[in-house]
Formats: sequence, structure tokens, C-alpha cells
Amino acid sequence: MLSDELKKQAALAAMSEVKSGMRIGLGTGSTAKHFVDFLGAEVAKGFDCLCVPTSIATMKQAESLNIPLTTLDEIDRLDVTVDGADEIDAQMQLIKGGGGALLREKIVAAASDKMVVIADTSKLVDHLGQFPLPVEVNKFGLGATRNAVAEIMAAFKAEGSLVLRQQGDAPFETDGGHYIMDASFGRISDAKALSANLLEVPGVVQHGLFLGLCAKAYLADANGVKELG
Ligand code: ABF
Repeated sequence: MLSDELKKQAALAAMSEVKSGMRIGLGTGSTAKHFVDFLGAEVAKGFDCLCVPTSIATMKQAESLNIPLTTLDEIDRLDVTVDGADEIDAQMQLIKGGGGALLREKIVAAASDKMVVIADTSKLVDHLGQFPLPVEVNKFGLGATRNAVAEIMAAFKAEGSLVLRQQGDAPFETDGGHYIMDASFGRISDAKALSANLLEVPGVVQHGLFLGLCAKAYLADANGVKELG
């Protein structure tokens, strides 16, 4: 089965998580896009919800489907957020941010009573770290931030390099106006300690380790959708 069809199956399965009247966080990426499409189809039939998108791209998609949107300034909590992931392990720890929306994704997930991940099973890993960890950084003091993150990578025995993400000829810019450095670890042995170390660097805005946030995952492969959590 094509990877996109698997993503669609996972997104469809996660529709079981939403009930009329809920406040819902809308993720970003190709899998979350399917979920927003399914939700839009329900809204067209009268499903009642109020949603917070995690990126400008998702906001535009939701608007095109007439999904009612709000912000975390208007409401302070969400019932559920459904989002994709780049890696998920058996403890439901995640790497996110391959799509560049990690900051808003983490703010929205943390404001949700439940975070649900949707993905194909290729995202399920024994150990986090094969996918480069996105680290969102302030543009100011880029060199100093790069050095500090590189030192942390060395302390955590990273196997790969630290790369400033590019888009065309320029650095990739997030919706919040920051840059992203992709840190290749190979294998992350202590995600909690790594998270704490990265957040101590003043120029680090946020990173893509989502720890203790994901409560449930729908993971699709050719045999169907399996649930974690
Ligand atoms: C977002 O989209 C991310 O945090 C992650 O980077 C990505 C997953 O991408 P896809 O669903 O396109 O595989 O959820």
C-alpha cells in the first residue's frame, strides 16, 4: 500500500477521538493534512468544533474547508490535538519538526488534554535519533547558539552533524520567524537530559523532542491500524 494511503488510514482512525462540541488542535504535515480533510468533511455535515491550527499552512487548509478556528488567546485549553510525527518510540516519546512547525505544535499539544499521533508504522522506532532532531533557534547570535548546541551534541555522543536548514538559497524560516538547526544524533540515549540541556541554551527557542505529551498513537501499515497507548 502506498505510504500516503497508510497516512490516510491513520488519520481516519483518529477521527474516533473527536466528538461534536470539542476544541481540537490541528497538526501539520502530510498525515495531519488528511485528518483536517476528514474533519472538514464532517464540518460540512454539521459537526460542531472549534480548532487551533499549528501552522499557517494548516490554518489555510482549515479555512478553505470552513473549519471554525480560534486561538490560544481566546481559549486556554483544547480537548484533543491530532498531529503527525517524524519518529515515535514505544514510550510514546516523539521527534517532531521535520516540517518546521515544532514550536506551535508543542504549544498546542501542551495546551491539550490529550495529544494523539497519527503516522504510518515507518515512524515507529526502537530508539529516537535516526531522524535529525530539529532545534528551533533565534536568528540573533546564531554562531554562539550553533557552538553551544554542537557542544551538547558532543556530550551526548552524537554520530552526525549539525546543519542549518535551508530553503532554496536562504535559511528556512519558521512561522515564528526563527531558524532551524537539524542535529543528527544517530541514537538518543537520554531524551529527557538532552531536552533539558538544549533548553538551557539561550538562543534555543524550542526543540523537536516531545516527551510525556503523546497519549495515544494510531499507526498504519498494510495490515491495518494499530493503537499505542
Ligand atoms: C508534523 O509533520 C511534524 O512535526 C513532523 O515533522 C511532520 C510529520 O510529517 P508527515 O506527516 O508529513 O510524515 O507533524
